[in-house]
Amino acid sequence: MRGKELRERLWRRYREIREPWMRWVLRVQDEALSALRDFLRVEGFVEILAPIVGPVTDPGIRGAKQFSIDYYGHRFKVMSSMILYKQMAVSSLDKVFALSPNLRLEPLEAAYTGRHLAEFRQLDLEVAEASYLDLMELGERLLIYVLRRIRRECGEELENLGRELRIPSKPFRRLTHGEAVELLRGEGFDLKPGEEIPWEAEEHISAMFQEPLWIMDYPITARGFYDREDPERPGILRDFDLLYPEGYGEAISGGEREYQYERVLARMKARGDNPEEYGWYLEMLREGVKPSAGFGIGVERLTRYLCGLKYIWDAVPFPKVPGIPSP
Ligand code: ASN
Repeated sequence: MRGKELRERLWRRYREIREPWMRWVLRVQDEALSALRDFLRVEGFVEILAPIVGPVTDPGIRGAKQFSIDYYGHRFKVMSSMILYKQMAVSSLDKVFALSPNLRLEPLEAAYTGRHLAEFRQLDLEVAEASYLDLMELGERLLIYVLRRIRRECGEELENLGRELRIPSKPFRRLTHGEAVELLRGEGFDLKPGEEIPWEAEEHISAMFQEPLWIMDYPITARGFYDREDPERPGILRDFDLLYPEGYGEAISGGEREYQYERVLARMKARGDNPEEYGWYLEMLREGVKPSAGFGIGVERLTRYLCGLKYIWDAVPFPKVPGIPSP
């Protein structure tokens, strides 16, 4: 579905939202949100409120642009992710999460990947003194918990949607970024070692597996300044993405954080970010924050996967598709 037809549908959402399939999807989404919260509370996490605007936001958003607004005469940003704020909160509460609304001006082509929205929510979490391997283990348990809960509580909805959900077993398969690039090259993709894995390739590798797949250890050139460079392996980040199987693509993205002032400054400069814009953040690091690791899991993408939907705009009640103005 493209252009005019999609626009028509988005403007007539008030009709669609009353259809049975949309009710099934929203019911699954509601259960998934409860499951995420229940799981994290038992794990000792504290839910915090996410910021929506601020003087800076996450610059590491894979080719998307940030939204700027006029905030009492200051140029503010709408959160593309609350990553910088998670580092602030985790020094107080040790394990935090937030259901965070994010806006990203994705390129126009992103409208038709089936998995990009310009406005989405991620459940963003952060853990003090944790390693990225700890967080991968947590991510596996979290996803399995949600899948089990949806199978148990939403059997009727899944059946109506024609969706059969497999429960994966732990540990999930792990590939380094280098291994994933090699594998994709063998599949005919022209990928370079230091680059982010493009959307089509991500979809392809996700479709090669029947269970979720980790891609870890991204090259420093592919990610934002906040993913921690491995002190033992210069140029390699201690970070990860989790891909859903069956071609659904990215589920989770996260890693360990750079938390030392000098390191972050060097990383900003290397990436071409202007340190002057990050005043409060750099001051905070200079005064000291706890080392931490964390990740975000996109709520609409999770819903899409749980329900087996072709398009992400059917996994959210009021979708904002890149480049297509709609209510
Ligand atoms: N939520 C991600 C993380 O925790 C950041 C992002 O969305 N870019 O690393």
